[in-house]
Amino acid sequence: KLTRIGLAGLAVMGQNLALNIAEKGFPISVYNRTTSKVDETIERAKAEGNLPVFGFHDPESFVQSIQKPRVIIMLVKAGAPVDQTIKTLSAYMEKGDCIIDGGNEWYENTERREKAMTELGLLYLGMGVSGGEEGARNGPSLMPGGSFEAYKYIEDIVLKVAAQVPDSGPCVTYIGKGGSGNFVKMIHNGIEYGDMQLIAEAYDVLKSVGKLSNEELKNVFSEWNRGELQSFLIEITADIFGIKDDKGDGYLVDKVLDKTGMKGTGKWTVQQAAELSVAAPTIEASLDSRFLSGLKEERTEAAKVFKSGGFGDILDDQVVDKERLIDDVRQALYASKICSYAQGMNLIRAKSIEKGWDLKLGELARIWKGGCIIRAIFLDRIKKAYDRNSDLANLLVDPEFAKEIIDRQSAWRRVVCLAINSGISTPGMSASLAYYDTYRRERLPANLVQAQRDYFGAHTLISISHLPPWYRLFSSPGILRLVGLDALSESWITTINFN
Ligand code: NBP
Repeated sequence: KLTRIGLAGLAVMGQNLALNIAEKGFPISVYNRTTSKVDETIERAKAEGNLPVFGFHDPESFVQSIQKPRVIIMLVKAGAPVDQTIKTLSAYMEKGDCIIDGGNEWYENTERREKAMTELGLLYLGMGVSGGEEGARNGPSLMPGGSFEAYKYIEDIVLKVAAQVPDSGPCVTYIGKGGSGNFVKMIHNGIEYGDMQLIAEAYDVLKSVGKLSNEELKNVFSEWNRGELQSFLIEITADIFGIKDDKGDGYLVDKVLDKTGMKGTGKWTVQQAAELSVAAPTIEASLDSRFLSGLKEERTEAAKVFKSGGFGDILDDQVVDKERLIDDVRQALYASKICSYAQGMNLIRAKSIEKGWDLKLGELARIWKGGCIIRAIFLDRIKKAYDRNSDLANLLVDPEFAKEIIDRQSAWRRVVCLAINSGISTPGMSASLAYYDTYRRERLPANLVQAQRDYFGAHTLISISHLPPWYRLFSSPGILRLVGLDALSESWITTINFN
């Protein structure tokens, strides 16, 4: 008897997703380059309730065990392993069959492969899978993009396999064409970097300035998880503060080396922000913080240099009211988070316009509500903001978010000032605040930067879309400088771009 679907690549993600699919009632064939993982998966399938998982040690019998049109999900390491796996499997596949890459792949690789597959008559999807091991096993957030026909063929499966959220449904939707599924997953990871950094800064201010103990931190984060900050990351953070070290001599969190690893999707997000000319300072600050955290040895040396210069780690002369500080930090964290999501959403929208993907931002917020690492009650508000206005220029100007930010900005400013005065860096919160303070101002000092550019530059082209038509007559290179200088004195002309 043939199976409904196949899955190749049985490391952490593949093994768990295969068991999840089988548990939802879809018989599944599995394959892995190293065959011991196939046997391991079959053992697990037996142990977890005789799930309908069928293992194969060679790619040909694996492919042939699946009903036509065949659909195979790959969960192998991104990059060359994906190309190699496609080569191995496609040799036995037929026209109309479909391959789905469930890895964290660079979206352009997916577009290249989709094109190549189309030439062979095969369909292709790039499907972001979020939620780690636990999500894969019990219900991830799924972001499939590429062939719509292929999506329709697996829709019944993904609707059941994805995380189910009461009121908002399964955490999956057809994202859009091409590499949009991978792109959206990548930005999701960038947003995740922002969330984790902001939480770490809240912890730093409370611990280093407020002198909260791990026990107090656990209580504060547990309390926060009952309000507007309710989310998976706040919940696990509360748990982390309660975990004692194995040896029983303190807390685990204090023993963990302050050096953050990364796999690359955050860096891609920041590179894309630059490519798209979209400001994403909070996400960038999170990435920079990971880079700086990696310089542990250098930081240890630098700490000695600055201590000997009369500075301690922390300037200890701050008098703080603990209760007020806790409440201020909660508000600062929430307001900073709004800015971080605004940046992520704007990145997605900019790419969607560039590629003609027609992505639905509110729908993305909906499918992130369950299964994935950034799942949070807050995503409901984002969905509602885009439901109110799908063309919203920036989440910050949605009336509800605008009000929330205004209500919190005093607390937010107090926290950032306190951190700066204490010598504690809060790069994410500070970047968010600067983003807000820049975005909300009608007039910026950019006029001076532009004047400087005009002064020293041989700028020969002027974009005059906002100028009266007669100005256009003067847009020959010789007269441009005059127009530029004239423009400097005209405060209503703010969009002059020299190349
Ligand atoms: P890994 O990213 O660690 O990849 C291991 C798998 O890739 C194994 O099945 C391995 O086969 C296979 N593989 C490699 Br490596 N080179 C291969 C090749 N040349 N040909 C065929 N197979 C090859 O697995 P993972 O952590 O389960 O992640 C899978 C994907 O999901 C990745 O893209 C990852 O970024 C993404 N993802 C992971 C997580 C997570 O929490 N881990 C979360 C979300 C997304 P072998 O057994 O024969 O070596």
